[in-house]
Amino acid sequence: MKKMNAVEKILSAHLVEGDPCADPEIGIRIDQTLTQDATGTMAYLQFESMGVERVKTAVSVSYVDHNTVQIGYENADDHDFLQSVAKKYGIVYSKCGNGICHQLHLERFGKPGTTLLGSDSHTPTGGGIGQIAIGAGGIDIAVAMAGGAFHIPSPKVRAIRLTGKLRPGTSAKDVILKVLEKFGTKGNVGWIFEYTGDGVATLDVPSRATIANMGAELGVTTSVFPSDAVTKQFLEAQHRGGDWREILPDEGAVSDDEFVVDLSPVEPLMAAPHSPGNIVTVKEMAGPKVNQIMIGSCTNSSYRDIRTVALYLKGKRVADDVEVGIACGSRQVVNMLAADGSLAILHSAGCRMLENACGFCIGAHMSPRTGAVSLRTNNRNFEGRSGTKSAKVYLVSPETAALSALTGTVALATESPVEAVPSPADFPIDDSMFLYRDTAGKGVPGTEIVRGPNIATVPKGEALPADLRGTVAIKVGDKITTDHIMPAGARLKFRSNVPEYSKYVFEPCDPTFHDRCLANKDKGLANVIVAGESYGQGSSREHAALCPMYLGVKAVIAKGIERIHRANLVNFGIVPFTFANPADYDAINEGEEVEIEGIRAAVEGDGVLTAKIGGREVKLVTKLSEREKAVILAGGLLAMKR
Ligand code: MIC
Ligand code: SF4
Repeated sequence: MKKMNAVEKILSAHLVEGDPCADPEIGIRIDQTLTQDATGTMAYLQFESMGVERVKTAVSVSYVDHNTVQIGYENADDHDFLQSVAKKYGIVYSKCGNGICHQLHLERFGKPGTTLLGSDSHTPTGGGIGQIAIGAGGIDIAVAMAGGAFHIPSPKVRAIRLTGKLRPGTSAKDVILKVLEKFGTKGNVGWIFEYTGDGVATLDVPSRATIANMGAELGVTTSVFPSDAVTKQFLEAQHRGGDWREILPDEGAVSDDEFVVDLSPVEPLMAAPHSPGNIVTVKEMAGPKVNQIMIGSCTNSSYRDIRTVALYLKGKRVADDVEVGIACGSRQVVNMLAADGSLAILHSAGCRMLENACGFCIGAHMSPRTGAVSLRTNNRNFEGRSGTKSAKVYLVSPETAALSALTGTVALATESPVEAVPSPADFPIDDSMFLYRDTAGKGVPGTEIVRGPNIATVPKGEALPADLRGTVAIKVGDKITTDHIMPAGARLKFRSNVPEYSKYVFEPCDPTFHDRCLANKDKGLANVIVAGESYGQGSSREHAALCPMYLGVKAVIAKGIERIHRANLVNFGIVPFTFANPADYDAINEGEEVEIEGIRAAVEGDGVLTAKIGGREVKLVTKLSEREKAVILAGGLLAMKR
């Protein structure tokens, strides 16, 4: 029998299409789905349009955690819509206030050995308990809820072998920053990182989840830990011992690559502005004043994390010139902190206790002041994501954040002033904010869907024409994130209203993009986006493809495109081209004419063609599977399914 690693074990049990050794992509069966409200409204509108009576997954959960500010009617409209959809179609509904999707899913639903697909890029948090958990666009979740397969590039598996044990003052965040230091935020498309080695046993489940969560920043398909005795203890303490099963790599299993991280010498690290891949040591950065410390988000919001912060702050006060905000991951975490006195410690220390929601992480709360230095335990520090373009955001561990809150400067935890927080033997269970558990999978047919004015319809794409004539609507550089393409923060409330949200496409790069695109569209010209390396990093938000489609964008030509965004482009009928010769990028100017003769034939064929941009010949390539070809030719997945 072939010796298998944990990834192969889980994937082979879920394989429904393709051969991972021979085909470029494979289809897998999805056991569980999750959505959050900012991507969920679109996912469910698309699900509705598929005409399916109820979800066909083992469990599907709809979380409300992103749009919780409720200034104006839009967010509340979205919540009501989501609640009624959940009831009708057999989806569990996690009410606003219950917590952040990834932390909640880990606590209450995640199951080792299963597959989870979520309309959020940090869905791989579930890898912390041995799930193959993958982030995708909303329409892919809709298809999975309807019983369809999900497609990923046939993965290459990199074993990240952990040895040794972390020293006091360092934690999981430093480990994933170490991995990011090595592999960066681009060039990892198609890989799955599997954590192995003796060091794994020294990490509790929340620590593993932090590491798996930030695999999203590497751009990998997902990250997976084994399901071992530590996982068993965690699930038993969550009163879910029955969900545990052991998943370990076979002795002697081989992976495509291996990287060893010795945990013992790992020192406190931070990601400097404006990329999670800009890794520096806290030691070299220590000293300067900080203005803001934000703790929590789906990366570091477990009981272990916030209790650690409370122990650091016990009996002390945060520095006068620093504002400190803390967002816990779930009600369970808050209840435990209330019970053991941590909440009182944090309040007394002068921290602002925020809602259990995404809030600050997505620029929807506590934006820092102009030019601020903000230390944060979340996972992304893209320019402007905090809501303040001039702010300098550094990503750090809860330990570094807590010490720095006390000193008001970037502070180095050389040794921990506190004992490590042990993994709780028994978590308090209160599932009362998960609605419709009793009708999960069955639904309540006849439930009326609530549609306030913020719930618009989903626009449909058009079939790909034989030839394309258009304009370079924008030329952008390397590492353009989905936050550049489709900003969140103050604009997040328009997620369920595509015409309105489309007004903000590329707002941080060029606020005239929307008007110029519509003017071109009116003249019958296609809009084309030209980009550098690693286009579409970050979020799973399909709006970064859907809204451009609405504005008449028909093709993206880039040096490289990240996995989730590329899949979203295909799903909305936008052709994802790369340059055969990346140097051709340099000569292209915004506003130049683009002629792509025979685009349809090329998509049907080998995906190689020569376009004319500004009169120059430019060779383009789009490598598509047969499934993807059919989607693009039809004008997107929804156009195909109707
Ligand atoms: C993010 O962290 O950027 C988000 C907001 O959670 C996104 C999802 C979205 O844009 O709604 C993600 O990570 O996929
Ligand atoms: Fe929410 Fe931030 Fe996590 Fe995205 S990364 S799910 S915005 S907490």
